Amino acid sequence: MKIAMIFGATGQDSSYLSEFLLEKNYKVVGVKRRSSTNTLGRLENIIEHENFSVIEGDVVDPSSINNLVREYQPDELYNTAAMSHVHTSFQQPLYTFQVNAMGMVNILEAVRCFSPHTKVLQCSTSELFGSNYQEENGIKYQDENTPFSPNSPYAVAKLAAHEVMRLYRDAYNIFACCSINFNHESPRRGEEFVTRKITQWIGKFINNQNILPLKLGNIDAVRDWSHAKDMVGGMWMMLQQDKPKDYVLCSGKGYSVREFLDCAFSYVGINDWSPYVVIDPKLYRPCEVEFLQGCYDLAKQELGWEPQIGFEELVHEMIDSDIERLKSV
Ligand code: G4F
Repeated sequence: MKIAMIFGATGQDSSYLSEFLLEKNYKVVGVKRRSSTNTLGRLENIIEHENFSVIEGDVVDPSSINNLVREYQPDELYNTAAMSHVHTSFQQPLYTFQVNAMGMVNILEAVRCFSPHTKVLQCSTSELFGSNYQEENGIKYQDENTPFSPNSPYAVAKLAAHEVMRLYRDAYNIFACCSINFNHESPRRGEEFVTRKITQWIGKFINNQNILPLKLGNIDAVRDWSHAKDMVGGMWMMLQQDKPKDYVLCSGKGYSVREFLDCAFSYVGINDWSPYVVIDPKLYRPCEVEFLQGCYDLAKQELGWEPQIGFEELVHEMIDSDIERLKSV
């Protein structure tokens, strides 16, 4: 039985990835930060699974990472641990660097010293591209050849991790791949991200719980939103290749936050959302990434990966889930 170790065990991506790997008959070891509150909510489907366990460890504490990697000698290691909120990274740049950049070095050092056969997957991000894009026949996109130009402390730290993965691949022959993930959402998405903020607001509104308007920042930003379930399959596929390589994972379609609002509100019968939404300048970022729309041709050609769940289906699933969940609150 193969062993997969996942850092960031309690997050959205890790929960879907764990389910995916258990289906494939892996033994899955999730690593989570210590917390005095219960953070296992997203793992409720699998927490009792005989091949699943959650242990404590922190990517910013090298001794804990070294011990875990030495003890388990995982076949595959997935790093989903991150300070993942771009806006917060402007307020907490040092912490963001510790987790998103140093955390990766700590993991790679543990692998290099104690388990060099382990294949490593880092969740990189489309935020690395910043304002850069390519253009072909009037279509703008980012892919593996688009130069990076990060626009936030979050993205700069993620770029350091991305580069250190390449370095350990070249210098030490570690099987190290980065999946360059565009935005990916689901009913398990954190409530502070814009998609879930919107669907949760609608869930409350439909259940007659809402009194405050929905406060948003830049609603003209364009994002390429996929379902998190689709992304984790691509991440696994990268580690099944003969050679390590980085791939873009995305839907290939960009929508503005405004279009997300259109889709979400019209699903519950509201064609004009403007009376419910207030633009709050405090939610603007000091530096914004205005346009992200990926191209997943390389992943399709070389991994056989394609996203299965479309934008509307994703939005509807998130709204249905929030309406249902908030019924009982
Ligand atoms: O949902 P967001 O916070 O996601 P963002 O910044 O695109 O980052 C997410 O995707 C990245 C991959 O591309 C990941 F690396 C990262 O960890 C994270 O998962 O914001 C999306 C867009 C932004 O342009 C933001 O300015 O929505 C805009 N926005 C407008 N109003 C808002 C809000 N974002 C948030 N979080 N909250 C608002 O009220």
